[in-house]
Order: sequence, then structure tokens, then C-alpha cells
Amino acid sequence: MTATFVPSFPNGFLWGGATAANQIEGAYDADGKGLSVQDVTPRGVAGPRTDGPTADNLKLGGIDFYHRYAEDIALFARMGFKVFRFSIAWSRIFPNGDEAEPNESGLAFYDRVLDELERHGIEPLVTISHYETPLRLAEKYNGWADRELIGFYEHYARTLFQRYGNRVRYWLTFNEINSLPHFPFVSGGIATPRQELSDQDLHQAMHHELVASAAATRAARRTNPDVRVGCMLLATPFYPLTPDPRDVWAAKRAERENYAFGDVHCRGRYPGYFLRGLREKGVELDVTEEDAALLEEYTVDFVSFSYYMSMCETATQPRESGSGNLLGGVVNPTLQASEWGWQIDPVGLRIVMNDYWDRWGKPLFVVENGLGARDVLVEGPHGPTVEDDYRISYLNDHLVQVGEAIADGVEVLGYTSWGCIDLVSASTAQMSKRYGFIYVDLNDDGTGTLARYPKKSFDWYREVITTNGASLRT
Ligand code: BGP
Repeated sequence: MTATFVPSFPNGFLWGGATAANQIEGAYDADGKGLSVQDVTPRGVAGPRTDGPTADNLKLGGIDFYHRYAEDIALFARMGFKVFRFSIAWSRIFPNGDEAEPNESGLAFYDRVLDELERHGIEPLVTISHYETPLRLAEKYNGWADRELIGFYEHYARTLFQRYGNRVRYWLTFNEINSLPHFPFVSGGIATPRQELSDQDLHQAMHHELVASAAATRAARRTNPDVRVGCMLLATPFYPLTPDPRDVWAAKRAERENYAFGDVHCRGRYPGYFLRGLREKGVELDVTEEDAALLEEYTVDFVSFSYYMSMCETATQPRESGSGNLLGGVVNPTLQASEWGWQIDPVGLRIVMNDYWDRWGKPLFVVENGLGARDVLVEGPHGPTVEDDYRISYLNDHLVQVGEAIADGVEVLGYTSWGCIDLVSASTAQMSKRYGFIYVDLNDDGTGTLARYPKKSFDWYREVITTNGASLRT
């Protein structure tokens, strides 16, 4: 008989929640902010681009964190958050991206956010670039396709480390860096439409981001040797659809497209399978001696990732494509899916954590995980609330698997649930795709009071944090 598994989280485990500037802040032009690529993609990552901000662009509204951050952080503190992940909007600090001097009002906003976090004893976890390349860099340079972006990003990152380096210990360089090949505009500020983008330019852009990440890591260590810099990957385990070895290989290949980014971040050089792919595509990467030295020397301190779902791959069967978090794949017939078709697979989280740990041996940080669902506001004993048992069950089951991975010997720094307060969806720009412990009264059409209401999961998560995971149901 197998004993019941009891998850045990280490002391000091960083429990918390995650957000991104473009999905929560609003105030798209306040205090000197420039436009970012998000401000012209009102329909989400995969939607069409507009020429400029439009009145019905929800991303411009966010949930008004720009003005309500104190209230929101106080709610996070009530749940007992140890850590809060947010991103800094690059175009608040450098409105065009290529200026020499930063915008002081933009810097001051994040000082205020950090003050508030400090007051509540919440550790900040900052993403330097979360799908928020300044629009000017896309228009003038074609984004990361241009080597010049490395210098602009390094200057931006150094400005952040100099200003906040004593207050922020954990930094992430690029959100879901491996989404670049799938959404080059939002992920890499590349204005050339995906269908017209050459393999050469795409891979060169990838290389520039990886070098920029290493350059930022160097700048961070020089500014304050105590900071920890991590990469951020979109994690999707791929399973073979059948035991046919050709399907097993198809799954491995799909997974390696993602691993390549982590391999460079963690090992400091391009893996052989990736170089073979470049040769076969006729791509000749421009890698300078300085690039190679930077990549080699400044590998990351930890690996962070988002995890929502797994996918299948096949080389032998008809493909039934599943919708998913930016990367496509084949539907797994054994799994249920969310209302948006994302397949729910808690065990996949344990698999990915073990794979990453075995492969790179770096501490992991789960910085995104959660369930996007349509919530219904009901009247509760203490005011409006949401009976979101489905979300509790999703998070519980995934956290149990984090516990399993820890028991397997994986070193894990913390867990930040995605969209800890309802925010605008990255892929669809909907407000009705909600992830939060806190309901925000805002509708897809932009109407609503913006009032905040704790959901049932709010109390559930507070209990999980208070008991350091002991309250989870196995
Ligand atoms: C990730 C992004 C986030 C976030 C999340 C959920 O890809 O890093 O910004 O939004 O997915 O996706 P969505 O908002 O599309 O439901």
C-alpha cells in the first residue's frame, strides 16, 4: 500500500501572485509614458494591429492599477503574499526606448509601488520586459531583429538596477522568451508580419534577446552582486500521441524548440540540435566573439516559467490541433480543457519541473499558473463574491504537483499564481477570462465600477499560504 502523499514546502517558500504592466496598469499615456506594442494590439496577442491607441482598447484601461496599486497590494497582503510579480513598462521609463535619459515620473511610479510592497513585507519579483517593447523600437528598428536593441535594453535594465537594485532581489529578463517565433510583434517588437519574416531575421532576433539577457545579467551583478536574475520560459510539455517512435521523436522535437532558449540561458551556448536546425534552414547567425563570451559567462541564476497546460505531438496520426497558451499542439484525448480550450494537466507541471531540474540543475520559480474562467458575481455574507470552486480545485491540484516535484528533489523558490487579481487577457484582450482571487468589476466592453471583491479562492489561498501548503488536499 502506498502512503498518502503529504506535500511539504520549504521554509521561506515564496507564495504570491503575478501580473504584467500592460494588463493591469491602464494610464497608457500618463506622466510621459510612450506607446508600447500592446497599445496597438487591442484584440490581444494574436489579434490585428491598429495604427494607434483606440477608444475601445481595453488594454489602455487595464484595471487601473496605476492609481489603485495601494488598495490592491493591501488585498495581496491580506492573503499573506510573500512575493508579488509585476513588470515594469519599458515605455514608462524610456517612452521611445532609445533615449539617453529616463523619464523620472515613470521611475517614481515604481518607487511608490515598491514602497507599498515594503510596507507590507512583500518581496517584489520584477519582469523587465513583458510583451511591452516601446512601439518606436518596433517602427524605427523592426524591434529585436536589429542588434541595436541590445544596447537600448541593457541601458534600460541598468537604469532599473541602479534605481531599484537595493530593493528588488529577483529579476526576470524576458517574459516567455520562447514565444518569439510565434508572436514576433508582441513578443519581440518585430513589425514585419510573421508570414513575411525570414528564418534569418527571426533567429537573429532570438539571438539578440539572449545576448541582451546576458548583458542585463552582467549589469545586475555589477550593480549589486546580491540580486538574482532568472530567465522566463513558456513551459509546455509535449507528449507523444502514440507509442510509435516517430511520435516520440515528434514530441521531443517540439519540446526542444522551447528547450533551446533555456539551454542558452543556462549553459551559455547553443545546443547541437539547434545548430543543425539552423544549417538545415540555411540560417547563418551573426554571433560576435563578444556575444559568445557574454552568453558563456552570464548564465542565469534561476529558471522561471509559466505553466498552464501540456500538448501532444504526432508524426503519424491526423492532427487535431488544440488551442493553447500561444504555442499550438495536438489535443490529448485523456484530458479535460478549460472554457478556452486549454487542456488541464496538473501532472504535466511535475513533469516539466523534473525535466528542467534534471536538465539545468538551477532553482526553479513557478511564476505563472492558473485557470482562466468566466466568473459569476453573487451576493455573499460580506458583499459580492464569486464561488470559484473550479479555480480552487485547479490551483490545489497543481500545487500538490509542485509539492511532488519538491519531494522529488527539485529546488523551488516559489509560486506566483497568474492574474492574482482579475486582469485583461493577453491572448484575447477579454476581461471575462478571469484568473484572480480578487474580482474586478470591469466588463469586456469597458463598463464597470472597477470595484474589487475577494472571491472564495481568496480565503482558500490565504489558508494555503498561512499553513505553508499543509492545507492542500491530496
Ligand atoms: C502568458 C502571459 C501572460 C498571461 C497568461 C495567460 O502567456 O505571460 O501575460 O496573460 O499567459 O494568458 P491569457 O491572458 O491569454 O489567458
